[in-house]
Amino acid sequence: VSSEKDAALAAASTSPDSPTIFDKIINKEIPANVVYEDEKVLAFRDINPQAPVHILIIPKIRDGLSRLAKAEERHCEILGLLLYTAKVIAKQEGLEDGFRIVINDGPKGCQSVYHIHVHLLGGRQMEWPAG
Ligand code: IU
Repeated sequence: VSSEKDAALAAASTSPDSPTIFDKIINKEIPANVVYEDEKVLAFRDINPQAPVHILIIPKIRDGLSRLAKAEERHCEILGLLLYTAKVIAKQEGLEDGFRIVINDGPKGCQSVYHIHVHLLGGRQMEWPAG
């Protein structure tokens, strides 16, 4: 029974329409190390950094964009803004020699939080191909 319960809980936490931990960060219900904020976008340091600089850039309003695979034409503006903001923050963080942008999508893309986010990674030599 407990494994069924665990599976149900796991499914609920990754359901595309349920609120995520990022809503709590946006609403300041839980603290985050915010590096950039405007009316549409919030950026904060990843709690489990994979590089000396690891920042997540997210839309304040999810608007159905739980993952990139859900993108529709109306999302083009916010998608562009997320990438542009990543570039602004990269400059702010002194990443003149380069950086990496990642969007994980779905189970095979290793997505764990279903509120679209752009990872900005930098401050070390990246490798290719990504794992
Ligand atoms: P992913 O692309 O969905 O796997 O990325 C989610 C990221 O959110 C991951 O790198 C986590 O370390 C990060 N994160 C966070 O910064 N703060 C949190 O409270 C939680 C996850 I939960």
